[in-house]
Parts: sequence; structure tokens; C-alpha cells
Amino acid sequence: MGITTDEEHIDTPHMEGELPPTPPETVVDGEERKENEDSKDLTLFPLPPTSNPPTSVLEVDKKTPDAHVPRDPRLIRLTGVHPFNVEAPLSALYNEGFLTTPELFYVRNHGPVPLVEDEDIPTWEFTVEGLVENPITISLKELIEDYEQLTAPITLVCAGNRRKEQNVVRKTKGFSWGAAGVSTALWTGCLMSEVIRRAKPIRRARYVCMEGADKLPNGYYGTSVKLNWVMDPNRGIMLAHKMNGEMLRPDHGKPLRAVIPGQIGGRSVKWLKKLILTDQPSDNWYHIYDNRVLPTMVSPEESASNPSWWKDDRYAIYGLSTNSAIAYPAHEEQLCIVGAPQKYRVKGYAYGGDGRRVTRVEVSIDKGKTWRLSNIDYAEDRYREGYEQNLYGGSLDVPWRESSFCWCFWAIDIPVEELKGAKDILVRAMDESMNIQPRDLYWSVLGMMNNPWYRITISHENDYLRFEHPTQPALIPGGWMERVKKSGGNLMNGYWGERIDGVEPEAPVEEQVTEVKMTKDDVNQVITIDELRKHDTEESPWFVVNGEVYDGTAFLNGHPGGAQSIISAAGLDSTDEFMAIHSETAKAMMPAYHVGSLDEASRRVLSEGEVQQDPSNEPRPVFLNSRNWTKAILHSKTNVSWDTRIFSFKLEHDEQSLGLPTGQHLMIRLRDPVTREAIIRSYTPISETTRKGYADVLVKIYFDTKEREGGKMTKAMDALPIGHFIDFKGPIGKFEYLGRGVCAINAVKRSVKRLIMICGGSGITPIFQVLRAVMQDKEDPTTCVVLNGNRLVEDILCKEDLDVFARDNVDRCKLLYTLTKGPEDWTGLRGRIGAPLLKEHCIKGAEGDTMVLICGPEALEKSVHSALNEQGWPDSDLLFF
Ligand SMILES: Nc1nc2c(c(=O)[nH]1)N[C@H]1C(S)=C(S)[C@@H](COP(=O)(O)O)O[C@H]1N2
Ligand SMILES: [Mo]
Repeated sequence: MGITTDEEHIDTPHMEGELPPTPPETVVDGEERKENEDSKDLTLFPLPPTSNPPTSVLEVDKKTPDAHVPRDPRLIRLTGVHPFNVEAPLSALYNEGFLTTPELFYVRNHGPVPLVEDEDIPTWEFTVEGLVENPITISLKELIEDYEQLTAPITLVCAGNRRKEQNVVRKTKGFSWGAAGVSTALWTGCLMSEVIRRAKPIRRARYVCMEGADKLPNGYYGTSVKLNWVMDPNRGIMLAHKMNGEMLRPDHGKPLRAVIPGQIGGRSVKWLKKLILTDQPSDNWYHIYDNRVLPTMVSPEESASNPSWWKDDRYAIYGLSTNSAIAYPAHEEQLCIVGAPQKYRVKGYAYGGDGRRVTRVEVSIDKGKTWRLSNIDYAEDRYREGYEQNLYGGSLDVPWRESSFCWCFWAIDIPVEELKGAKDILVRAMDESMNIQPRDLYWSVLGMMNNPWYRITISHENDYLRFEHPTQPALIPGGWMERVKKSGGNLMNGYWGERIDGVEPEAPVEEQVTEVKMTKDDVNQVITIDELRKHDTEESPWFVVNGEVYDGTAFLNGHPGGAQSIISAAGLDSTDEFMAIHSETAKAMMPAYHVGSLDEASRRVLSEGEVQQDPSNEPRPVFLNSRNWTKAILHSKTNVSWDTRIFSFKLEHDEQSLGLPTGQHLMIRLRDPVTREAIIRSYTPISETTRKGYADVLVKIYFDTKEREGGKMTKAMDALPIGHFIDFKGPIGKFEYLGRGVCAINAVKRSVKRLIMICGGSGITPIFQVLRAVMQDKEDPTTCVVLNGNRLVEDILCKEDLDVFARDNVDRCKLLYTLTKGPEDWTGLRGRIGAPLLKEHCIKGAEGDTMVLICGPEALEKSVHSALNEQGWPDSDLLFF
């Protein structure tokens, strides 16, 4: 998250009551609007932001049943690789504005995405059956031709939106959505009531059951809503085939889905195949065991052993609960308070349920003692203001409707002076029925409809205010909830786990982690690593959790995460991922699959230095461990150029240092997403060695070309989804720079006056660390000569930083770039790094006063080696990284 210093989120203070400018939006021009050209009263309703439909299938998806679905790599995967359940980073979602592009629209798939070829779209059929006089089958072509088409903006929200907060309090049976399980699109199609009317429901019919084409472990996905709602035009229940004017994308129900405005997303069935009229709610497994808020005292065990909780219709959820979240300040955003503008604009989204309008959004910076009224922008109203017109082949069916089916954006300017004195920012929304978000979180087994006040904390660090959201989605660590919980705070004390003034602090409540027993008593077979490895197969995948061996075969079809996630774990120790993802209920199912215990020796071999959990559970101050693999999480990717990225990894906690001495490297271990083979390479991070909590690694991706296959490791890195674990080990390397000219080679110290650094391409990274260490220490007398070879100017990595070192240290740093394909106006050196260049720029001095550090492709290292030897450099002065 960047540092906010200027106008980015802050505008000049505005008048009381004046609406803040809304996020950028497109104004209709072109075809759709032509007919209205003479009207002066053109309404400026938002059109979708520019979409860049993904065209290629991501590496991670290729071995899954979704290998036919191109996707956007920015989406954060919440349930491993498959099934695809994702949300966009919250700021990215908010920045899209009122309408979300289909590629960033959240996805909730219970299983594989049905494959529907474009040529089969017109003949896609669905039925209307059950309690009707006239059962019918309708093709998509007929639906478009025979039924009145309309287009309307509608927000979908997964009932699990914001569930991570519940999971931090106590693990629910659901995966961890952040606050971006919500998105808005313009949907085109017809009213569901039209097709039902043609089928002539009989009197007894009270419910409309819907069924999708996705075959899941417990049957096809299905649910129901009341027939009465479907027939009510005010509820706007649709059958949609277009999203933002284009055919539905595969993840969003291509070619046809239900869209049920104002209700939880789970009712909007995708890949729609059947509408069945009944006199009872749906008996589909997913209708019964999903999308419910059971009473808070029903524990996971109770809900599992007593199915009647699930059958009680009172606990099914339909209309959304009133909700809101803060988008800016973003998580870990920093506001520089020196020379900051007077006001900071806090902003976010809010929505109500069942078409109820959000009528106020209030913000507090004193823990809810006082509230200030925020401005609300209801972009949805701007579609109402105009008269009926055509958009994407449907009439814009909103002007007459009174309901609010979309999210709204709110914003409020708060004086930075006041933020400086505050510890947190709270937001709550209220709808037109005065339903207001509660202060306290209501925990329930499925963790759904979570809507307490959204709270971000403010901490003061030197000249900065640093903001923290409650959580981060998926397994991504971070957020104040985790921090408070770790330090013993009780998150449910009505005060966000903080101490209440004047009240004796409660003894930190030991979390009631009932250790779920995952083994079977009569299983006592000892299994060796060789036996385990025989089951590294798709047919009978065995995997290891806590040293115990499980046979996943019988569960391949029933696993909610899909067979793929079990197959991916075959033959491996998957303790960390397993324990992190699974609920108590899931763990309680494990004895059924328990086949034996891995013998001691095999455990050691298998973990071959896998993260050894410190039994004391103390946070480790240093991340790297030279004997064991430790895990960090991919936090972000930044494109430096078309083929070069900075991968930022989040260490185990904010205070942890990487533990990499200057000049040394670390190893990164990944699994090839397709073959699952382990790939290990060494890298030198470019982030400062003193940086805490994170490490940045600069990587040039070697893509496949027509001539040759690309780099296994770098392609696999590029395919990594944000939020996933990667293994690290180290430090390694024979060289270390101790400072002030003192180097250690294989731990033998040696003092030098000069360092000559020769590198090519991404070989700059270890060199960069050493150079920075020298240049940052103004007392370090060592002089450095850097000879850096590349093809094009734009291939020179870290050039800006290098140039600054040279500019600020004229007498200590000599920087020489040489290019093989330099542009005409290039004033630096030309040609490869070889004997002639070296003779000129790598001049031997007094005996032993210089070390030459070399890092680059093998060919470069070889030719430099022989050239330097010829020029009289002894091997003892040369160091190859
Ligand atoms: N056929 C089918 N329809 C489905 C689902 C599904 O898994 N299969 N998931 C539901 C849930 S829980 C949600 S929140 C929405 C998500 O829609 P989206 O993926 O287009 O955002 O689809 C709903 N419709
Ligand atoms: Mo959902």
C-alpha cells in the first residue's frame, strides 16, 4: 500500500452538505444514446469501466476441471486453486467504481464451471416444470426473441461477505471472505415472472426452485425463492444472459443465470437448467446446508449431529442484511501527516437488503460515542432519472422502480488533526426501515450475513498514520483482529478486544480450541515413506497431516474443495494447509480416512526440513532458517516491466526480520502447477535487509517462446495466486559483506579497498545488496566499480536506484552500463562484457586490495572468468555468486 501524501484521496475541503465527487464513470455516448440526442435532459448514469477480458488460461487452472476458463490473476483465491472462489483486492474493487468489470467481479463456485461452447449458446435449454399446467422448455434464443428484454444495474453479494472477521473470532464452517464479496453489473435478460406465467402455475404452487448445470458432490446446485416474490415486478427477479453488455462469462453463469436482486448471491443460480414450481422450499442439499444463519449457540458439532437445525426454515436467509465497509483508508495505507492537506476523505460502500435504501451512513472516530453523517452517492438513482431507453438490447428498466438494488458509495472528509487524535474509524449504515448495523459481531456456524460496524484502526508511527483493516481475505495474515487476538484480547468483549477504561482487564480467555481428534483408535499400521509415495497418484491419493497418513480416495468425489485439492496433496505433508483451511467439522471427519502413522524416519525425510512448528508457539524473530523450509505468503506482485515483477512476500509477523546477511541468498521452493514437481532456485531479495515483516524479490519471467520453453521456476512464480504459501530456506552463499571493506568468504574474513562488481541481467540482485550496503554507510571507504551488461536500456534492472547511488557517491561509486543493442543516442558502453571491456575497466591494483564479484548467466560468468585469469587475476580474488 502506498504512502498517501497528496490529493489522491483528499480533495480540498468542501461545503457542508455538498456531495463529494463520485468515482470516475463513463458518460453514455455512441449508439445507445443517439436516439436521445435532442434531449437536453441526458442523464449521466454510469456505464461499465473498460474491461480487459482475460484471454489465456492461468497456469494454476490448467490441471483443474476449469482448464477452459480464462481468468484475471489479480483475484484473490479463497479456497486454494479449485473450486474458484475469489474476490478482488478491496481497493481495486472500489476503484472500479459503481459497476464492476466481469473480470474483477467476485466469484462463488461450489464446483467446476460447466463448459458451454459459443456455438451451443442459442440452443441452451431450460425447463419450467413442477406445479404448472403447461410445462415448457425454452431455448436461450427463444428467451431473447420472445420475451421483453430489460437491462438493470444490480449488486450481488455473497452471504459470506466479511466472513473472515467471524473466522478470526472462531472458525466457522465457511471460508474467509474479506469485504470484497460484493460486485455490481448491468444485467440484461427478461423477468423470470414472464416465463413462469406462460407455464401457468397451479394454485398450490408457492415456491420456485432453480437448478444449475454444475454437478457437485451432493447433486446439482439448487435453491428456491417464493413464487410470490418472483411474480412481484417490484422485486425485479430476472433471467439474465448478459453482464455489462456482453455475454455472461463462464464463471458468472454462461450462458444463463437467475439474478435475484436484494437477496444473498446464493439464490442467483448460475448455468440455469430448471425452474421447478413446488409447494415446499427446495430440498436441494445446497439449499438446506448452505445460506443459513443458525442461532449463535449452535456449535459446529451440534449442527453436525443434529440436522434439524438445518431444516428449520426460520434460519434460511434471503434478503441481505444492511452492511457497509471502508475502502479508504486502505489496509496498511499510510498517511504522512507532515505537510498533509487539512482533510482526509474516508470512503467506502454500503448496501441494504430486499431493495431497501440505505438512508444514512455514520462514521465515528471516538469508538461510537459520537457519530458524523457521511455523504451518500446513490449512482443507481441516475438510471432512474432518465426515461426509458435501450441499453444492450434491453430497456433500461429502472425509472419507475422504487427499490434500491445496488450498493451506494459514501464519503466523508475528516480533518487530519482529528484523525491524529483518534485510535480508529468506525462506520455503520442504516436502511429506510431503520435497520442499523450492530456494534457486535453475531457469530454463527456458517459465518454468514456478517455486518457489525466496520472498524479500521489507526496507529501513529513517526510522521505517519498507519491504518489497519479488521482482516485480510483468505489465509493472508494481517489486520487488527488477528493482532488483538494474538495479544490475548477478547474480541467479543464489546470493545473490539481492547481494554475498557476503569474495568479490570479480563484474564485473556484461552480460546476453546477443542482439539478435534483426527485419528482412529484401532489404526496402528506404521507406514514408510516408500509406501506413501506409491500413493502419490490420482487414483488413490494418500497424504499426511501431523504425521498421520490419510487415504483421500473415498472422499475424492465428496470433497467440498474438489478432488483436485486432495490430489495435489498426494504423497505430501499437507499439515499447514490442512489445519489452516479446515473447520472443526471437517477435522472430525478425518478418522474415517485414517490408514496409519508415518514412521519417525519417514517423517523426517518427508518434511526434509519442512517448517518445524516451534512448540512454544513464540513468534520467531527471524524468518529464514537454514535447515528448515519456512513459509511466507505472496502478498503482492508489481510489474516492473512486461517480463519483470517484484514479488512481495509477507513474513510470519510484522516484527519479523528476514535474517539474510548482505551478499547471501535464499532458496525458494515452489511446485510446478502442472506436474507438481518441486522446483527450487536461489534468489537475492532486493528489499532492505533490515526491512521487517516483508521481503521483496525481483524476478524476470522467462516465458515460453516459439524457439524454446521458458523458465519452469519463473513461470510457476508468475502463476502464483496472491495469498498463497511459498517455501523459503536459507541463508546460503559463500560470500558475506560485513561492512567497511570487510568481506567473509566461507567465513574467512578479508579486508579490501575496492569491489569490482560484474553482472548481467537479473544477476544484479546480489550485487545490488552489497552495493547498497556500501553506499548507505557514508563511513565505508570501499570504492565500487559496477560493470552491468544488458541488451536494451529497458532491460537494466534497478537502474533508478543504481543511478542514485552513483550520483550521491561520485568518489566511491563508478557505474558502467554496457548494452549489446543500445539505441543510437546511447552514451554508455557498447558490447558484451568480455576481455576488451574488462581490460579497460577491471584494472588490477595492489596485491589483494580488490575483490571481483560476478553474477550473471553461466556464459557470462565463464567468459569473465577466463578473461580475468588471463589478465592476471587469481581465483582467490574472484567470487562467483
Ligand atoms: N449453479 C450455481 N449457481 C450459483 C452458485 C454455484 O456454485 N452454482 N453459487 C451461488 C453463490 S453462493 C453466489 S454468492 C453467487 C455468486 O455469483 P457470481 O459467481 O457470479 O459472483 O452465485 C450463486 N449461484
Ligand atoms: Mo454466496
